[in-house]
Amino acid sequence: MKENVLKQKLNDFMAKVIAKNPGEVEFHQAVKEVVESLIPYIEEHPKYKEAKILERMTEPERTIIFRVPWLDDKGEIQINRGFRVQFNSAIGPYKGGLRLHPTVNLSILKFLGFEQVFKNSLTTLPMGGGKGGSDFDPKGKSDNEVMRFCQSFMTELVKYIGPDTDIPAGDIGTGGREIGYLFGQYKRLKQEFTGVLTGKGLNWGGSLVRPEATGYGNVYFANEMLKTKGESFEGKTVLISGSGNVAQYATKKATQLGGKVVTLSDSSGFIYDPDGIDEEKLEYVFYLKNTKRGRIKEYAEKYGVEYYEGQRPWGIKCDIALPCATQNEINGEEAETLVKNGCFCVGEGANMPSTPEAVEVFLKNKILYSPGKASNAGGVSVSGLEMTQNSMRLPWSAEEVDKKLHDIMKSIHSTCVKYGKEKDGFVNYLKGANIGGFVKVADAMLDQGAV
Ligand code: NDP
Ligand code: 2IT
Repeated sequence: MKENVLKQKLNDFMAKVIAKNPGEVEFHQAVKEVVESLIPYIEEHPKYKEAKILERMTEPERTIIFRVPWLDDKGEIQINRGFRVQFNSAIGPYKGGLRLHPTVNLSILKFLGFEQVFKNSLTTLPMGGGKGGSDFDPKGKSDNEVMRFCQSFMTELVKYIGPDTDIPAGDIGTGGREIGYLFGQYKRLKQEFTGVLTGKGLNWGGSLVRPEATGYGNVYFANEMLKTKGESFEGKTVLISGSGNVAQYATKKATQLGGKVVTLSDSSGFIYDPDGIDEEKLEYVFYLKNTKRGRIKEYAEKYGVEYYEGQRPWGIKCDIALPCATQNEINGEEAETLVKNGCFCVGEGANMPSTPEAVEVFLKNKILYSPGKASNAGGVSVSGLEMTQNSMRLPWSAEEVDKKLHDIMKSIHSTCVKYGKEKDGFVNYLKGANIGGFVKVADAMLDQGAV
């Protein structure tokens, strides 16, 4: 089909999505990025068109929005908004994280839930897609305040989730502490000890390697991309953004594989350590971010390196970039700078960290570029393995889980190559992930009738 006809079809489809979901710009962005790849594929496979699979897949099965009142340490009532978007259950129960961040709204959670459907399909495990969270900001709150918020949040969420229905996990602002409070409240309300959440503590049903999984998986995936060019992490300069869960373990694995990670960031700025963030300095980052809950600026003060207030790291010269903070953190101009400075591999650890303009730059320059739904799928994959261990009531060793994670990342890479390889041999990982993730879910929906 001609290019301009396909473009018209894309525009018509997007016009309907925008009219139905007014103002939800992140959701529009995520849908557009996917249907751009899918419309040509669907034209060649009309069974999906006739069954209106795309129209169905862009409408969540269910969206729950609720009030979350809680008492702060001064005894004052605070009111937040809670969400759970149950997007698609064609291939398994809804699965996806809970984001706690002041910017959370329906658009952000619909974009994340939509992405999760394709990501979970790519993992090879039987998981549908969902996402939830709240505009609650855990930053600056005491442990007790976080606990009271989590208990109130779960008091409502409990009605909609379950180990065979919907299994939430962590995301931005939701780590081991929050999952603990949420699990404790679920257990009180249901009188059940089940695998209803993942990312649990090791001595109460958690899986080894779950904390590491997203960051490690991202580096495993980047390594697979590098191998296609006869390259590796050895001796490469690596930029990482963020300094939370994903960034920390991406730094650890990239360093283990011989890379030199020179940046980390948070929402206030970034640090540049030209000597590299070695194991000892990374231990400090773990302490700074996970125990002290401080700012990345303190790293610069401790090690006497540069700190760039209010800036992002993409202007530093590198070979590999791993964005691990948040959505739309690399714009078109920054992407141009990265490529101009010699960066030839971008592996997304965050969800949708590159703007559409940035993605265009990466694809136009034919560098190795992996979308988050492929390269950050390690986290939800080990969540899936945590569910398996919970069902069996048997824990696996770290080696076993890590090997399974590694195999899953390799399998996702192969799927991307299968569906994304173009005539000239260039692998469009975005297209590969979108089509590869789509086929399994779409076929399941066809099998299950008009649901
Ligand atoms: P954390 O909360 O542990 O860390 C988030 C990091 O990103 C912090 O350094 C934070 O800085 C920074 N950040 C958050 N929001 C912004 C912002 N608006 N601008 C700049 N920096 C920001 O979250 P995770 O590491 O778990 O998540 C990071 C990304 O990875 C997210 O996109 C998430 O969806 C994705 N992801 C996470 C998975 C997981 O298993 N945890 C799995 C797959 C994807 P600050 O402290 O200043 O807020
Ligand atoms: O975006 C993601 O894949 C996650 N935040 C992890 C979800 C999960 O269920 O482990």
